[in-house]
Amino acid sequence: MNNPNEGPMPHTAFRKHIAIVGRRNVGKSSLINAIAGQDIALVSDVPGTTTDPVYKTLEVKPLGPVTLIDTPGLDDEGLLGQKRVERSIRALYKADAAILVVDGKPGPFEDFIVSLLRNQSIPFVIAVNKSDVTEEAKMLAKDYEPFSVPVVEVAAIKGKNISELIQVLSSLLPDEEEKPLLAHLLGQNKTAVLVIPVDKAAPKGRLIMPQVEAIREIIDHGGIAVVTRPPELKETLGKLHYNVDIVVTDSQVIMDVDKVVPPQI
Ligand SMILES: Nc1nc2c(ncn2[C@@H]2O[C@H](COP(=O)(O)OP(=O)(O)OP(=O)(O)O)[C@@H](O)[C@H]2O)c(=O)[nH]1
Ligand SMILES: [Mg+2]
Repeated sequence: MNNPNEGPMPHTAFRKHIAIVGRRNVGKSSLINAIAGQDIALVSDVPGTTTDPVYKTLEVKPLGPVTLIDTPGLDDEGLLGQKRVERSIRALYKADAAILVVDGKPGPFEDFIVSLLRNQSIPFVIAVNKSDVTEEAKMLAKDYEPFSVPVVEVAAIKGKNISELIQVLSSLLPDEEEKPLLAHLLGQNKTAVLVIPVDKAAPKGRLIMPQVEAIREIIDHGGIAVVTRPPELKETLGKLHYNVDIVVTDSQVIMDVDKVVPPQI
């Protein structure tokens, strides 16, 4: 799938993931094929055709290399259906953005999917599909306005408005430039020690978001994140034989930490 003119695909962690979600039979797989410009997902008029999330990595201009995730309908029923729904929800954890595909009026399932996306802060666009046959596609688009996200009328099988949809997606995807915080400070050891004060101010049983994001960023860049509290910092550095590129901590303990960290780090 690599295009020799564009270099190798970035590592999976750096590729943008776009999940296509919605009820069964709304045209999610058809839309994947329309975006990809090729038949990569199975389409049929039988609801429940897609039974497992399908990941497909490809170049979509102007987005660049992306992984499209086709998902089973989130309104699937029965015991097996429930398992499929769970897999679709899990696939959402990987998504940087999503397309909610609809072909009818909003109902409880759309509310459910929107709340899933909102809870995970996943930006999304609503694609009102089958606008080639649905006379009231324009009316439907109005019905989705209260969700306060972009709405695009498309017809996956006709390729209608697909480039508009991709344009909207590109405006939703997080700007990678803003992301790296620590990664560029990782040197040849690719090792960072995070010193986290665990005191009364720390949330019970949890790390706070910036701490979690710092760990995630380090491991996404193939680095090693070592996490410790200020009292154990000296011992930690001793055990690592000072093969550490950076020590990161909170402003409240920076002075204590500075006393322990050797000058070469
Ligand atoms: N008229 C029309 N039919 C469409 C369009 N897009 C998809 N369909 C039809 O809708 C049916 C379902 O399409 P799929 O792409 O399999 O839908 P899906 O959402 O992936 O369905 P599941 O995998 O079962 O959840 C098929 O018969 C498609 O041909 C469209 O733009 N216009
Ligand atoms: Mg499908």
